[in-house]
Amino acid sequence: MGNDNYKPKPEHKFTFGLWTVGNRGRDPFGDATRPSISPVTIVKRLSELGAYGVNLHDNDLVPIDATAAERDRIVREFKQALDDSGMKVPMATTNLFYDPVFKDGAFTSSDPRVRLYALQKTMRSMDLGAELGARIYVFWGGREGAEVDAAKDPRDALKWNREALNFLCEYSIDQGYDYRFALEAKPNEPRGDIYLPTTGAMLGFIATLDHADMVGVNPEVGHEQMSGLNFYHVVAQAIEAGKLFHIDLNDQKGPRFDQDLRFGSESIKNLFFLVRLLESSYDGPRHFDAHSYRSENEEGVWEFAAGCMRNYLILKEKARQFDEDKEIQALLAEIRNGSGEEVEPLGAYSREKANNLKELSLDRAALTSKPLPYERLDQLTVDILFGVR
Ligand code: GLT
Ligand code: MN
Ligand code: MN
Repeated sequence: MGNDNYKPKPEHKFTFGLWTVGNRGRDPFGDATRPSISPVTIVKRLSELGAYGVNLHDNDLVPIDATAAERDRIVREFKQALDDSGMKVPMATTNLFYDPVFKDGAFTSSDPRVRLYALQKTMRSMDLGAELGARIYVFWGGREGAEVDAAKDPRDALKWNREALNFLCEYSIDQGYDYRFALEAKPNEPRGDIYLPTTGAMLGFIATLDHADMVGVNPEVGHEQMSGLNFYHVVAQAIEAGKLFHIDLNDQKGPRFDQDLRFGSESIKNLFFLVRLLESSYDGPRHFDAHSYRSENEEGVWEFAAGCMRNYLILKEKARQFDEDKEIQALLAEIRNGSGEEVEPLGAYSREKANNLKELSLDRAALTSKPLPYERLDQLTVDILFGVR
């Protein structure tokens, strides 16, 4: 515990959703196991632990049936808590899944008036987020899905979803909010199937939007793992596309229901590569979308929050060790060196280049015989992660 490198500080940009540490342990089979914690207390305790900020849905802070006066009082007190602690709200989002009105979706509900209600609720929530200083706006379409494919054509759902996002991009521009939208995928749960089930599907959809430049992704570790995908690869593609606008960090035991476990508690090697990638190529908030085990009380919740940040910083330290390890760097150089002969970068197509390439002498057997010391490299990585190197 004594290593100062593992001490979270605001400069690390660690954030938590109000709904994460505020999670009361409810699941589909059982009721809450711990009392609720007020947003003001959450802000105070997280700041003491070294976090940078909190993120919220509209109704994490303001109850859905609050009067205008109640809303103003709640927001005033919350802003005071933020000011007192120096905590930020970098991201906001809308709860478009809890209220029964969204039983068949929000932006993709078959009922056009529910779709209008979802837009109205989102605009109001964007107003709230902007008031709190948020510049990232997340869309997680938890109810945007189906069980009965006879009921809805997925192409209609996509069109309605696109229409809504186009409208909301214009709203953000019109109000001068300067939001960047981040779309979050999940394959299923609570719906049998959720539309746009992976971050890759989101990236394809984003390209069809009117303001594609304003819209990126918010991948979540567990959501991609539910589909059996390699989260490191998912995030790498988003970064390479210039679309990693936000990230939801947590952990998961394989492709099952969404577990939202403490970051770094399960998928250690995959998350090591993730942290190494984020540290070199992403400067946005490191947001934990996870919650404590249902068996914990409030003290356990703060243990959980501290553990998420600590594990990130441990993996960051391991990444530094990996990058500074001479043997590892020598192996990487050897692996990338190919046959050792100088090769020109491929570059743009030309007919001459194509003709030359067709004539180039490439010895298949010699290429095959080149050793690739991946066993050694991977074992050195594991040695680092196990702390024996
Ligand atoms: C909900 C969901 C998360 C989303 C949140 C944003 S809410 O808890 O499970 O993955 O990121 O709407
Ligand atoms: Mn999430
Ligand atoms: Mn989740």
